[in-house]
Amino acid sequence: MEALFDLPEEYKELRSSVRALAEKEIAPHARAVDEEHRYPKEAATALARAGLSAAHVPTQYGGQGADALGVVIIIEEVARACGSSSLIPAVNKLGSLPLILGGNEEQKKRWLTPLAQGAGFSYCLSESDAGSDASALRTKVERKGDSWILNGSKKWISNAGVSDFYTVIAQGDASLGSKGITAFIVEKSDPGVSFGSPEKKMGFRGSPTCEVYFDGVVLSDDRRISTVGEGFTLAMNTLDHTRVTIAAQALGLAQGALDVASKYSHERKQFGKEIFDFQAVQFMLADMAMNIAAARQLTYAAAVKSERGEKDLRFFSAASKCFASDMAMKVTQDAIQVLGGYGYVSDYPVERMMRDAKLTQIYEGTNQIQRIVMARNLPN
Ligand code: COS
Repeated sequence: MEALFDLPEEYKELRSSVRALAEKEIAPHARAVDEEHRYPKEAATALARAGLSAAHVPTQYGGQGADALGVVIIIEEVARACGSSSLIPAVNKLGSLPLILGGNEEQKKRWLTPLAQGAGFSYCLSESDAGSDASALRTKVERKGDSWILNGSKKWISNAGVSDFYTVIAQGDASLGSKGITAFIVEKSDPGVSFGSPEKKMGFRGSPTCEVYFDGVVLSDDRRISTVGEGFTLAMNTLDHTRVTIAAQALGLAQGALDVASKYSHERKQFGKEIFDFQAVQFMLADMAMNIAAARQLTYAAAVKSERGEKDLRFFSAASKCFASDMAMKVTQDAIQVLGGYGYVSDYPVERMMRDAKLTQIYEGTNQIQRIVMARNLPN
């Protein structure tokens, strides 16, 4: 019987080519990247060479023009091998989507072209006192003649210091609240930009997360990518699309953990037989596979809604991110349980996958925020 929601051939081919690349060029370094807290340069090189580090960039700027479902499949397959490496395509999409949604042609040409060639693009919204309450941000931008002056700092910025370009969401008039906020592109080399030391994280240790400081950074008006006062809407609209990529990442981590646990259950013998022969283990593996399949359907549906710009995207992107990340947390924990003592040590990748999965419940909006977004946008 044909699967009802079978993927078109081009996506199946994309999956198998990314899986082959991830298994050959990314997975062998995943453990070292985690243990040494180092940027996955092998993955960065391999992904850039294959046009996968920012495959979402439209073809007219030299990108692959991958649609939202294609990007989801790329991120899922890279995350199955290495969570930190999957942040390369995910962060590049997050950082550059405000430009794609809000920028003019000249701006797109200027920053998307190098992105397609391997440059990095980060997204700067969160601050030390503005996480879930994103519109409380205090990084300040002031108009001065034809230019803008940026002062303040951003916190928990993925791939900070590595990325060449940064979308920065800044407040121009605090009395207007979210209506005073505007979005800009800042370059790493701009005078007045500096970075804090990488955070010491539980997971995703290969991806640097740093504070970014702006000290009197002078930006010409061609760095502004939103209408003045519409930066918050642009930032939120961006997240509606990119939360689906976090769902994809969670999906990949969970699939990677299930694959390890399933294989192990046939290799490990106790009481004279494979542990797979015990129903207790079968039930765990079956539940893991069932929940992954459900998360995959929701994530792919959300990706298609993102691509088509459907009006229930806001609900579905929050739902996919929330469901897939909660699922990944449970699945990776259960994978450790199947492996027992071996699962708890770093000889196998499942403990790393569990540490990585935890962040997917937190970033791009905590799962509590996702539930707020869902409740405010219940389908009717
Ligand atoms: N798309 C477009 N516009 C949006 C939007 C979206 N998804 N969500 C909100 N807006 C607009 C609203 O329409 C409103 O504009 P109007 O006043 O013209 O109606 C404005 O933005 C303010 O919206 P709201 O009052 O709903 O904002 P809140 O302060 O209540 O915050 C939440 C809304 C909590 C949903 C938002 O702050 C959020 O998503 N927080 C989490 C941020 C996050 O994900 N951080 C992770 C860091 S990025 S890695």
